[in-house]
Amino acid sequence: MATPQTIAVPETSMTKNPHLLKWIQKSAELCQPDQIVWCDGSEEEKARFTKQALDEGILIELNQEKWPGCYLHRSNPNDVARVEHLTFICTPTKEDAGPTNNWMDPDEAYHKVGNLFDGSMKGRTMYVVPYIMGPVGSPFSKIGVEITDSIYVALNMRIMTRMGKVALEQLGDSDDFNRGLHCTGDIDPDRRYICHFPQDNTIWSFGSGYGGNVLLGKKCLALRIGSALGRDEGWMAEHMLILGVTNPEGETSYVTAAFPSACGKTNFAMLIPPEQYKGWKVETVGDDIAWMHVGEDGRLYAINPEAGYFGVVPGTNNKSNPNAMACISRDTIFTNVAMTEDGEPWWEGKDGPVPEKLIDWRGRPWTPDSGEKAAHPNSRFTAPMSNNPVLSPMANDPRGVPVDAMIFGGRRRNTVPLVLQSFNWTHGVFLGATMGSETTAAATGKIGVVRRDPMAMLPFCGYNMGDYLQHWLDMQAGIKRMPKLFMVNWFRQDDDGKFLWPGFGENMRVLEWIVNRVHGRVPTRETLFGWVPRPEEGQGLNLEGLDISPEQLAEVTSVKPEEWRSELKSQETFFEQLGSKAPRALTLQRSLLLSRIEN
Ligand code: OXD
Ligand code: MN
Repeated sequence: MATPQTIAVPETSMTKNPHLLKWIQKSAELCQPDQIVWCDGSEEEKARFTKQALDEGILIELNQEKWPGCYLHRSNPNDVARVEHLTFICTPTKEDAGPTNNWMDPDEAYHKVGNLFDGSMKGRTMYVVPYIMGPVGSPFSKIGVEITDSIYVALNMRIMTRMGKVALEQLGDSDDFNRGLHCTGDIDPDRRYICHFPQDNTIWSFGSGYGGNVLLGKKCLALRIGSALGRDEGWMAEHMLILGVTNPEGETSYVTAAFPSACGKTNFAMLIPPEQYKGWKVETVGDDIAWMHVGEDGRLYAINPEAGYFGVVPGTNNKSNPNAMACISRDTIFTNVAMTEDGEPWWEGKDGPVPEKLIDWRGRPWTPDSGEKAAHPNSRFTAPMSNNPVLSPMANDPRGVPVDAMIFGGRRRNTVPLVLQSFNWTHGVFLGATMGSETTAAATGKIGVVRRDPMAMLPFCGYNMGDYLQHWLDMQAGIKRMPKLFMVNWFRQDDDGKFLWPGFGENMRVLEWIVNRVHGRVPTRETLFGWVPRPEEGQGLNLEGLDISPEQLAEVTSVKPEEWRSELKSQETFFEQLGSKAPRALTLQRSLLLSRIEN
């Protein structure tokens, strides 16, 4: 590396934290920016950054009359999704990272990626972005500081986290903060690395500008580093939405749900109950991540570490998710959507007719005959959660919400019924651990193949997957009132490939069944693999006003031993992959279930 040139870190009245100042100094000497800017999170700063991003062409102003405070960003076409093959867990041993993660020796990673960071911000500005993951003042929140050369990152972090002065105040003089270093570099996929160092509470991200790789509070801190912290400190960092569902009697139950990327998680978190559900309310605590701790009363409590939503845009419309439409109607950064001649954002699946002419996500003229999507399938919105008309009043509560039920959901054409309740915690952990889903566009790679995605954490678990599953099992000992565990599948199809369940708002019926099961209020049918709703009218699932035939309902709630036999058989590879770390309680579950079909 070149001899570091001393760089003066500008004074700030916001902090004198010696650990932070020292690390900023060190990072500046490595990256050699022209200037360093502390982010304070103020409105004035937002206006200034926005103007600068517009002047530099990093943001494009959308129609301010119709979309106030909304802007468009176009990323490099080679940089439009998370890059799992370039994401590394850099633990002292390969076994600590486990067989489902890419591993790099920490010294090697610091050296290799350090060489890329060396002088990488010459001629650029280094933004120092302090942020809180979790409600202000919560004992469960964590502080991170992201150093970045991207004003787009600074503007997004302001939406996604509690950012600026407030974070430095909460940090005080403590050394306990996540150190995140990001440089956009030259967006060359051959010089792109997303490295996590759990033992140092550090993240290094180089060569990308895409949210999932560079908004370091989200997948990197809240999940990968968070899961490792959770193991060490006795809590759980999960890829789960959190919602509150209130019945007409005013009883609120809290549910968390894990879905792999792009499986309708945001829609479920903001669900609008159908007409028949007068007096019911679903409110969002979080749409993507849950941090869960055992409270003093022995219940499990969840906080949403984020303050905004980074959601998939295509398919969002006033039918699929009117609340998301309200969220993104103002103060939103759109990434990689198309634009109309009138400066409105546009995407496949938006309400209304397809425009005759558009500028596509790459900035090229587009017509319906272009033969390509106008918006990128993984185009995103970054919107503040305060825009959400159904934001739970508990979303900012430092104590979090008590969890009554947890759901695991995948995208499966067959095998998995609409909803299935586990027999107990271990069985539920087994169902979550062996969850499979057909892949989507949220990550690069092949689309539509089933991959095992334990707890929807495959790309996000920051340590050995076997140890992670054992941690799930171990949590039981400390919880006095166990949340009930469920599996759902909105995507089951008939033999002709037609979806059997209408999904969207109608998923309320499943949610009601889940809540009723939690409170022991509805009968059920026991199958070899768990409890499912009885398909007969009046036997638990509310079918009033639902356009579904008895045959369809029977099919969508069916559990077919022959399908489960292949499912259980195909899980063998997964457990083999975990080797000696595969928790015995889970491999025994599998053998037990298999033996019940085979005998
Ligand atoms: C996300 C994802 O962006 O899971 O939330 O990929
Ligand atoms: Mn996610």
